[in-house]
Amino acid sequence: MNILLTGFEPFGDPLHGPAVNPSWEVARALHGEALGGATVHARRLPTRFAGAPQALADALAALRPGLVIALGQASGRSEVSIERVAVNLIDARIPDNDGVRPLDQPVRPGAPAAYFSTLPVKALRDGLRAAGHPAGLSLSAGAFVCNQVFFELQHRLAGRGVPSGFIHLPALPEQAAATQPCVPSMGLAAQVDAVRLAVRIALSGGEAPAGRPDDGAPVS
Ligand code: PCA
Repeated sequence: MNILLTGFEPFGDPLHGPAVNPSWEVARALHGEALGGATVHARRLPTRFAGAPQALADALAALRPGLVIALGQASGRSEVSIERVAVNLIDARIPDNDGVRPLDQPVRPGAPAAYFSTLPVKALRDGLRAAGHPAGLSLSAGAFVCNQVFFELQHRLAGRGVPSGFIHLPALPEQAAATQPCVPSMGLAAQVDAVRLAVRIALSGGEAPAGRPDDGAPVS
């Protein structure tokens, strides 16, 4: 079985400092690993609204994966952030790598308003925490290219029985050191360990016992 792990190219967030994106660094570090009898395939997606959906579609068509985890960077977040929901909305906070900043547009006209992750999100959170990683659930992947890819992923795989979802990662320490004020960070080795564990948990398919409620920030 193939596992697809996607990461993004660096993009121009003023909170980023050096031009690196931990999501791609993590994905490529795991490329080729055999986990639970399956093989990890890393693919780098462009941080461009016009290019990311096709790159994702090409990877899905070529690999026909049995599990997909898309990764992205969310500077300012202090933990491995397991996204629960993709929304059918593009409302770019900053320009993408084409310099394009679309506002108030659907990802896919006529598609549902939202899709949930089909990863075992609470099992991921609890398993990562049990291993000592900072981890939490998130109710918004934003309205930039990460959410676009998450939405496209869930739309394309809807009803296929292939678990898929999105995880946002904190800044790397070298990025955080270059920001003012300094954003939280997590080292690359720890990020790689956390995502490897997330893949293993997702492969085992388990939901957290009794589905403990989320203890994240309330929605205002
Ligand atoms: N993060 C951006 C897009 C690419 C990335 O790594 C986001 O959160 O939308």
